[in-house]
Amino acid sequence: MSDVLAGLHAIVGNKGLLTDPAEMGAYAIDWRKLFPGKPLAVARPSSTAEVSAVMGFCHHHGLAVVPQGGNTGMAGGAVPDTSGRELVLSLARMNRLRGLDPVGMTLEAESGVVLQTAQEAAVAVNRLLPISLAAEGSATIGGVISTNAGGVNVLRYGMARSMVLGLEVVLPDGRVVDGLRQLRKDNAGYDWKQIFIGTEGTLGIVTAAVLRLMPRPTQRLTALVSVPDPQAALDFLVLAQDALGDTISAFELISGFSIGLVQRHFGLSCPVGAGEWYVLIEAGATLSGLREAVETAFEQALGQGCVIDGTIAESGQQAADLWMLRERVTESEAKESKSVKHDVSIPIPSIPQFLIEAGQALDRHAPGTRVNCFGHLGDGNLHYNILIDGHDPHDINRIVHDVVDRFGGSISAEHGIGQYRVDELALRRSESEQFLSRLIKTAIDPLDLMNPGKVLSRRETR
Ligand code: 2HG
Ligand code: ZN
Repeated sequence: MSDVLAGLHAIVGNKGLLTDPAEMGAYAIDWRKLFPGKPLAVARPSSTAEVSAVMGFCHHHGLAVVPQGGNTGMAGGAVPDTSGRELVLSLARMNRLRGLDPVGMTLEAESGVVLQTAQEAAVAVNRLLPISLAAEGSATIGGVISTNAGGVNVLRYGMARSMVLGLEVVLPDGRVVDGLRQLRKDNAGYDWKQIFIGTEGTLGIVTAAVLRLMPRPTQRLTALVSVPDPQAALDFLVLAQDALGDTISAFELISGFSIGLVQRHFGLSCPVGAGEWYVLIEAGATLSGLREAVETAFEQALGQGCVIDGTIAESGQQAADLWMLRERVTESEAKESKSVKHDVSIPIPSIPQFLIEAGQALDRHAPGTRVNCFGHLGDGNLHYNILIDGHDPHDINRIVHDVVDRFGGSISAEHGIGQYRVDELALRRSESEQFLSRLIKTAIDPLDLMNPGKVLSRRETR
């Protein structure tokens, strides 16, 4: 064993260090198998003190560190490069729920707690942790915070950032910063925790968090409707918001193509008449009358022609079945073909026109590609994924992102930059925004040891 590995071993012990390539396999590559890496080793510390000691050691020896949570990301942000010199630091063993307060409505968890475990803990005291995404059975709290994850409830509750009240982080030199306050209001000085949320482990390691909980709605209604086109889906969004207000927690657009993929690969059936587009809507409330309000809105939408057909789930099982049609799209896409993902944000009223122009651009420059489009319409976030078969993925990114730029959109609404979008980000953010980002990076991680090459290119930070 080299001196470096022996030093790490002395900190985390046998259970905390993997060096055998077979054991490191799952940590070396993302789940889509697009970004293979070769770790120096995988450290699995079990406490903040151990994370701190590992980071101090790496800082001293100039070792780069790649933090990893559930490894469910889409942008290759949590895997090492192929040099064999980067240490993967997995937070999986830091999985204690440290506290749950139904009165103050907070939950304190270590980074390795699985999101679903945290959701279930909240439900057990009749509270809601509203961060919800397809990968919630594997994604961890630390990863969700470090990537500022979105998901299906952003419309009502905001992104992961809006749930974070306090953080504990370990800086690149091993220093621990304890900001685990349970406070809803705290304007005392810089709100420094924000710079560790959504920066994908490039500035430090989130080891624990205090999250805000919400009241848990007692009634929940889920409906699937078909709509003639994206403009009709938007008309339905406006109608539903007028009628149901902020009870709407999800408003998901799903193309007929996406539903077809799910039917083909998972054998699921769709209870709503075939449409070009579908909307899955969910609303929740504690006061009575929600069902009547949803039914009225639905009738109105049918009358106006923005909805063609639809069904309202009559039971929890039916609601879960409807959600399956949405949540299985990613896996179906992976089974169907190699794809190039775009996770774009577009100003909401421009979405129908964006879809027209992106389609035209692809027809012109990459004819024959198939579009798998679905996403969080209520947030202006589309997953505009292209099944490529033979086309150059970089060309496709450029074609789609150029259209995104024309509409004043963003090339990553919720999946982040990782290593996948570093070059595209550099092309599309202004000089002054890039200057400011580099300033922050250099101030906190002057040696570029934290997840190098993610979000910002290595060159820019050295
Ligand atoms: C979702 O909304 C996820 O289901 C995954 O963000 C999106 O597969 C994708 O592109
Ligand atoms: Zn999404």
